[in-house]
Amino acid sequence: MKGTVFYKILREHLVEGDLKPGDEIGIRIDQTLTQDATGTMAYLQFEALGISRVRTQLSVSYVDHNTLQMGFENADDHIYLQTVSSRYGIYFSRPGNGICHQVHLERFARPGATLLGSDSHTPTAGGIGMVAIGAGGLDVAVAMGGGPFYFQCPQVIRIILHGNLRPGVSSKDVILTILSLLTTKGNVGTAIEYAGDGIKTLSVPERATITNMGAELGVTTSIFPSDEVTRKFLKAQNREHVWKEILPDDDAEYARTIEIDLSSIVPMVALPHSPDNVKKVSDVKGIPVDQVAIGSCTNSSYRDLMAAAQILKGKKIHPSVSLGIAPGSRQVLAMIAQNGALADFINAGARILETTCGFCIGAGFAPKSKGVSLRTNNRNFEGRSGTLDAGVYLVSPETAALSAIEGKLVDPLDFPTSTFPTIEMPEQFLIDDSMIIPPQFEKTEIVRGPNIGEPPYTSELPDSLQGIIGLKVGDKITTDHIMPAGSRLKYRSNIPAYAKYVFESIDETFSRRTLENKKSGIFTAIVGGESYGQGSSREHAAICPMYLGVRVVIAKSFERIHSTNLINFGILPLVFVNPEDYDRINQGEKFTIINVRNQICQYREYIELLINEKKFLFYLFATKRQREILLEGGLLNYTKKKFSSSTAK
Ligand code: MIC
Ligand code: SF4
Repeated sequence: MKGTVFYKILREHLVEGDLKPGDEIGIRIDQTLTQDATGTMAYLQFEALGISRVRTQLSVSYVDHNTLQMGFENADDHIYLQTVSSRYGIYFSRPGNGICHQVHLERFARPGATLLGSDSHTPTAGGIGMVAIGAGGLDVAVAMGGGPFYFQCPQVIRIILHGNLRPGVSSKDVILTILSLLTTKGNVGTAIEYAGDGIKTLSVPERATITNMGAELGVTTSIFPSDEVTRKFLKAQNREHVWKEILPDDDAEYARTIEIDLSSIVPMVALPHSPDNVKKVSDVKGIPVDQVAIGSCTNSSYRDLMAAAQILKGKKIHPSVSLGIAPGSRQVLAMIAQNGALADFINAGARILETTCGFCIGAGFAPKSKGVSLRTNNRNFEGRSGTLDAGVYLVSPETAALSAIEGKLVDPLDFPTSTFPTIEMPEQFLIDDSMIIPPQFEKTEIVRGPNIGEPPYTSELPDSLQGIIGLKVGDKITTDHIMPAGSRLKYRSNIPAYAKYVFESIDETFSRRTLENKKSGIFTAIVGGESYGQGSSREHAAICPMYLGVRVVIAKSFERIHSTNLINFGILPLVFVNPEDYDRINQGEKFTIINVRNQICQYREYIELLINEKKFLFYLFATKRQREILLEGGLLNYTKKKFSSSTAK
């Protein structure tokens, strides 16, 4: 993988291990970002580490998920985040300033640097040529404390883009095409690097749409080189001084190369309920649409909103459609307000939503029952929109805007090319950072309202584990299934309250049963299929089960961030040696792991479990460091010990 943009940046940040695909490496993190839904827990954990201020070059705390403020909880979170940021040296992006990934790209992202964010779409910043990785909040807390970030060194796949996109086709169609090729499964341990003459035709925000949805592929991250296009974008953001050129070497080595001709790409759509359920729009057009939503960290840039506004200008939306527009940042909103595009939206009949995640995470704008919602965001998991039986279709801003007018899913290629005037990137963006508050350090008193709980702890791993299989689920269980967002998001800072909703949409009795068992000293194991824990970085999908007494999750395969989160909270992620054993294990059966501590430290090839008195074998894919974390009962215990022994020296 020598000579790739990705490895060049990794090499400069490597603090532990060798750059060999598959090996665990530790890298220095230059920048961190958190958003409010994962941030409160990350900062509570950071506080528990007992460090006086962040040790990164830059850390930013954003508020973009929980802004509905139906009750005191969200506002309690905001003031806690604002004061804790100020106290520990973190910039605070106020509610209303925009979605973390969009604002970070505009104001902070830097080619050649590393960024760790407590959100799975952190790789959005790969569009500017930085190594940007999503992780659980606790990993981000450790990075803020100056600790390295450990992960499996990925192999690099190169995607060469040739030519130009046709009018009416945009970068969302590119990444949906890639999703149809690579799917959401089997891409763990991979990074994608984009190359080719075609990338010169894509602006930084268009590149960021592509790297953003790399998260749906399940790759570690995606990256574009830093070139003239990057320089122009940074110049227009008054940040040209942070630009540096980062190109791959001519003889750079890649694990595999895929070539895509941009001019052959057509409008695409991901049908319910998975981002890789991709079809050509032309194959499914005509579906009547109830709702259209344009925004989210995937498609809410100035370019995307201008593309939609030009289509809607002088038109009216169809009477059966409700159209919501959520600009990605205050910069975007201010610019479209100034140039009249906002008025075009309003005149067309759009509802102007806040500059937040909003509809993307089911925080408002839920569709009607059995409704069809066309959205420009990145995930369409069942129930995520807030309506369990609604169908969410993922499309480009162009397809969304045209369909809002027509009242049905339409194909932009059926319209004259004059429908899609070229959108020039501004020479100068409107810069106003007054909603980003710099830190004040010790002057600030941290405000903790009643919604702010305690960071949760677990005990060390006992010598033997005994309990029951509390739940058996199928393939592709997402973190939205494990820990619902939407109306439950407001409990993120309060683990006992949030834990009541674990697996709510699958089995309402799970939380109560599991907690009762814990009180009687019975641990719980969960059994799952392929890609368990797909989707977000939300560590609550590990913390809340841990709080209820879950100590083991068995699955056919795990997604990267979730399996790390499980280990970080002392839960064993075990993979079937024989996947057919899945059918031989039933909910309600008893399990025992004898000498579990020994089995973990001795690196036995398999971990042995007795289930209903029968022996089953599992892999534990965990490095030496991760095994120590498991023995300590989680990363917080482990890191506290490490930090206190290093300060004692
Ligand atoms: C998401 O898109 O699912 C989220 C909400 O942004 C999550 C983070 C969270 O659950 O707070 C993510 O992508 O990591
Ligand atoms: Fe927010 Fe949606 Fe992006 Fe997650 S995917 S950060 S919820 S806009």
